[in-house]
This record gives sequence, structure tokens and C-alpha cells, in this order.
Amino acid sequence: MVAAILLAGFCGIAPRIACGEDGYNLWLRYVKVPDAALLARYRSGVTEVVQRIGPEDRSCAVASDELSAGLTGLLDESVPAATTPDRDGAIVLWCVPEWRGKEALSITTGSQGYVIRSARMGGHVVTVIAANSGVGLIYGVFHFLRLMQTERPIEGLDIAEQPKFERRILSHWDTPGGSIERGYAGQSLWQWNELPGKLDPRYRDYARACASIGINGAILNNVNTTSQLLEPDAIRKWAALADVLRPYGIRVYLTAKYSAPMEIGGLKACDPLDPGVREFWKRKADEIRQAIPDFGGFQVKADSEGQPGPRMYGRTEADGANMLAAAVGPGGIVIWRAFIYGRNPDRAPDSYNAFAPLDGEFAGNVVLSVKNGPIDFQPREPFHPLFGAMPRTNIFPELEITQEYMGHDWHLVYLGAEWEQFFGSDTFARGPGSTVARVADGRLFHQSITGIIGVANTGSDRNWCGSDFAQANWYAWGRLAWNPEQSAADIADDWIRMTWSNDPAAVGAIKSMMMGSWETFVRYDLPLGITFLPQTISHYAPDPKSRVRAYGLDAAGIGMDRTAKGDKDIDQYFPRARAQFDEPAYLLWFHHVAWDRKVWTGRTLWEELCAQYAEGVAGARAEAAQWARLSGLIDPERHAAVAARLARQVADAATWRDYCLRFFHTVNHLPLPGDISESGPVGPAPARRDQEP
Ligand code: BDP
Repeated sequence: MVAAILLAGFCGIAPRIACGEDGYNLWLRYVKVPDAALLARYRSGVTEVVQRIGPEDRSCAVASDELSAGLTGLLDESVPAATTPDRDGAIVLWCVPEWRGKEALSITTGSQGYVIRSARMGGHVVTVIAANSGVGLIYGVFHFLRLMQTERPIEGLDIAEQPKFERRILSHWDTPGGSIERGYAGQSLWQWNELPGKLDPRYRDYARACASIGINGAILNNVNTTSQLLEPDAIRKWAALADVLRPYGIRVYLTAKYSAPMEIGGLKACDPLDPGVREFWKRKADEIRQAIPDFGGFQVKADSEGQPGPRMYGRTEADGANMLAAAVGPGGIVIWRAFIYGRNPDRAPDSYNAFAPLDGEFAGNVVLSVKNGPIDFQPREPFHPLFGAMPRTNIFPELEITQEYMGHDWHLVYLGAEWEQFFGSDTFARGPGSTVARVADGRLFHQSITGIIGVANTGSDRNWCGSDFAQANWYAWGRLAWNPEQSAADIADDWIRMTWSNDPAAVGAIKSMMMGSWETFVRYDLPLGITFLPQTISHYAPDPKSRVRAYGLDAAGIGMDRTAKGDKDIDQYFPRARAQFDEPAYLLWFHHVAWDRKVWTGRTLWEELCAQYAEGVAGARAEAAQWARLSGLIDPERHAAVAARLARQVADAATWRDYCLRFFHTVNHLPLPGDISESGPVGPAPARRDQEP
């Protein structure tokens, strides 16, 4: 039954079901291996499937269904089942605790890990995929299928994997009205009005895609939420979703509005030290757990952007979080967001100042969710100074997969490149090598709970993410959440092969487009570490005119002086970490630089800024040209869809450069590059994503 549903949802899995390439199948297309010799090799390496799994575990059943769907597609034939390996090429699916047979197998990859090993059983050469849980087995199956999808050998395998972060949680900024805050791929995935009675088949497909990259949690509602979403009717809807996601190893979390005790609990206050408030949350957590036994816990955005919080009562963020932590109890967690600003004219130091002094005051099941940079998911930011600064606090990095500040679903920006740099940044918290990855995944401070949050870019669009290339960011986030030290280029390589083609010409060209795309975007949107330029509301195009104070523009120069001579924000970092910020990439983030100062290229700052914008525009054009050359190697539907987006990106890049430089010129009166006329508009640039250039 499950297999039938899968096949219906992912028509590409079953080549018999005709469907065009519309992106729905993501990286799980399972198309027949095109190379005849390789296909023959795979067919002899996969001759039968032997199941050593218990009958009851639904996750084991998911693993087994996935294996058979994947093999059927890739090998273009169904693979028979056997009870015991009786020929070379058997695949043995083994859920260790469930199998009570004669042979014993002990694996040390924990409750979520797996092994894939070429071995001999009963005199035959077999491949064992084994795990200590059904969910581990799902991850192992997806890994094995990935080897074939990416045309890698399946002989001589000795793979052992376990995730570096324990909780890998997608955060959906979906609202019950169907809209998604900062979502660019249609409406919410959750059909609020149909739940709990009707379950859209896409829920299962979503779960399957998440499981394929190791995602094991989902916060189902927006950070800006309403109390009504914790009412009994709503809980029934969340529970229905949780039931679909559970077999795929995905736990549900909910965002809680801090003032819920007043709005739905009949209380006069939401002071965390008030016994009535504590009782309200305890009852609410119990009620949710009745409906969702594996409920992961609450996420809270408090005292931020108009959301209520403990500060209303003069309490600390720790008071607020700990009260909720007591309510959810040790089986759950409270994800308390550190995104707080407004105390200082420049928001960069706010979050650190609010939270660093509270280190050690949070309960063991509270985690702070800290955005990658101190401002707000900007295209380029230094890492947030809280990483490394709170050794006695659980901290989850929060990354934004949806491209709120990076061209929405129109611009091709592969965020794997940004995140690789983020995880590799050295906090120097315990000397050199104290990278953000090691701080966050618990190797440095041994936090009791580790995890990572990604703000999802999924929606109701047929291809899930609006743009086919935005799928890569969902994919890369999942893979990096499993292991933040993987190379972004290797992840891109896998994604391209699974999503587009294994043809070396296509793989090479697409990979170079992707790997350069983040730097290209930064150059035409926010070069040299300019702090903050986005248009208000849409956050699509830059708006240099109304953000002057946020990035420090004046007749003498540009940039924010956050050094010892300026506002000293740099002191929030460990002394040895500060040298990293001398890099050109962060120049204007940390320094106010005179227009005529010579920079590392020998140009003046103004000349360099103009050159950066020009390189950004040229980079966007090069991406579009590269893609055009791939037309024979990519299916026409998706090729055309991407080409249309790239055309928009090229036009935007030029417009954004022109608007920004022209506006800076009105302040510094320095000559504009020859191809930009003085008389044009200075901003804001067109904001609406559906407005054709
Ligand atoms: C900002 C978004 C806003 C979010 C906020 C947050 O513009 O829509 O609510 O982040 O993270 O980037 O809470």
C-alpha cells in the first residue's frame, strides 16, 4: 500500500508512469541508469533483496519500500525478494534490534546511523545495509540508492555514518491562511482547512524527501504565530500531520506564542514566574503530547519584532525559556530564538548583548537558536559572535534556506558555498580550530543537546521550491545538517547528478555555476561587506537610499566602524578571531573606509566598489550563458524554466548595480563607470518579483 502511494506521488520513480520533468521528484528521480555497461554491473550487484527487519516497525517498511521503488526505477526491472541470501548480489536490509535470527550483528553508529558493507553471507557476496533503528535504515537505503543515482561503485563498500547534529529541523514559516512568510514557492504545504480529515499525498512525499537527506524534525508553523494554533482543533490538525511524518523519522515541533496564557488561557498575564502561567503551559504541553506522543517541543520568538516575551514583566529570556522548558519536561525541548534587536541604533551587537551574559542560566532542555550572522540572514555576514561565547548553553545554528535576501526564487544562489564558509569559520573559543561546526555540533563544549534549524523554502509549487535550483539549497542544508564538514562542492556534485544528469559536461558546468553563484550574488547585491541594504517589506532588491544609517554612507566614505576605534562591536569576538575580518569580504562591515583609500587591488575604494558590481553583473551573465549552452543535455521543460529565471537575474543584477552606484555617487560625487548614466533612478529598485524587467 505504501509503495503504491509513493509511486502515485512520485510518478518519476516508476518510469512506466509517463510524466514530464517538472521538478516534483526533486533529487529522487530514480531514472534508469543510461549507460548499458554500468546498468549491467549494477544488475549483477543487486540480484535480490533479503529483509532482516521486524514486521511491526513502520520505518523499516518505509526503508524497504524505498529500496524497492528506487531499484525498480534505476535498474528498470523489479528485484525479487528472498528470505536468505542465496546468490551473489543480495542486498540484506538489516534492522539490528528487530532481527532475532541466528546471525548477530553489532553496529556502533548510534540510534540514527547506519552501515553499508560488502560482505560474505552463506558463501555469497552480498551488500548489508544495517542500522540500529528503522529510521537509521531509511537513511542507509537512501545512501545506497544515492551511490547508484550518482553512478558510483557499489562493490567493496565499507560505509559507516552517523549524524553530527542530533536534531535537524526544518522551520516552516507557514500560516493557517495558506501564506508563507518569506516563502516564494506558492502556498503552504499544509492544507489547513482539509486537516485532519483529508491528508494531501504531498505530505508523504515531503517526508520522504526530508528523510532522504536526514532531516528529522519540522517546526510546522511560523515564528510569528497566533495562540489559536495551540487550541484543541489546531492540535488535532498538527497531530494528523505528525502521524504522516513519524514513520519517516520526523518529529513535530510547534511555535508557541508567549502571550497564549492570556489569549486562550483566560489569564491576565503571561509572566513566566506566575504559577497560573506555569500551570497553563504544563497543561498545554501535556495536551499536545496526548495527541502527539513524540512531540519535539516549542519554538519561541519572544521580545522580538513585536512578539511578546518575558521582558514585558522585567524577566530575563532565561526566565521565559526555563518556564516553558519545565512545562515540556525532559522529553521535549524549547527552542528559544536569539533574534533580538532594537536596543541599539545598530542592531549588530544586540543579540550578543542580550544573551551572552545569560550563559549557564538556561535549563538543560532549552536551546538557543542563533542565526548564522549577527544581523539577519544577509547575503554576507561574519559569523554570529554568540558561537563560542556560551559554552554552558545548547545552541542551534539557524540558517535560512529560503532566499529572503538572496533574490527570492528568481536568482540562482547555491547556499552550500555560504554555509561551508560559515561552519569553517574559526571562533577561537578554545584556541585555533574552534570552528563554528565544532562549537555547534557539540565537539567543543559537549552540550547535552545538539541541532540545527533551517528556514524552509518549500511550498505548494509543483517543484516544491519555485526554482529548480532552489531545491539544491534544501538538499545541501540537509546534507550539511548531517555533517557540517562536508564539502559544498561534493554535495553539489551529488545533487546535480541526481537532479539533472550524470553527463560529465553537465555536471562540470552546473557545478561551476553553482559554486560561484553566492559570490556573484554578493558582488551585485552587497559587495565588500556592506552591512545592510534591503528594501523594506519585500527584501528583494537593494534600497541604498533608505538604509544609509545601517551601512554608514557619507561624503567621506562608506562602511561601519566596528573596530576598537569605532563602536567596538568587534570585541564581541575572541581576540584571535578578529584577524579573519580583515579580509576584503568584510571590509565595510567592520570599517568605515574613505572613498580614495587604496585597497588591496591597488584601486581606490570607489574604483573597487564599481569593479565588484561590474564583476557581479558579468558573473550573472556568465551563468546565464553557461546554462544556455547546456540546452541539449537537460530536459527542455526544466531548461526553459531555469533560463527564464536567469534572464531575470541578469537584468536585476544590472539594475541593482546601477541604482546603488548612482545613489552612492549622489553622496560622493565621484565619476560613475562609463556605462551608467547619472540621470537614471537611484532607488529603490523594482521590488515585485512578478514584475518583468
Ligand atoms: C526576518 C524576516 C521576518 C522574520 C524574522 C525572524 O524578515 O519575516 O519573522 O526574520 O527570523 O529575516 O523572526
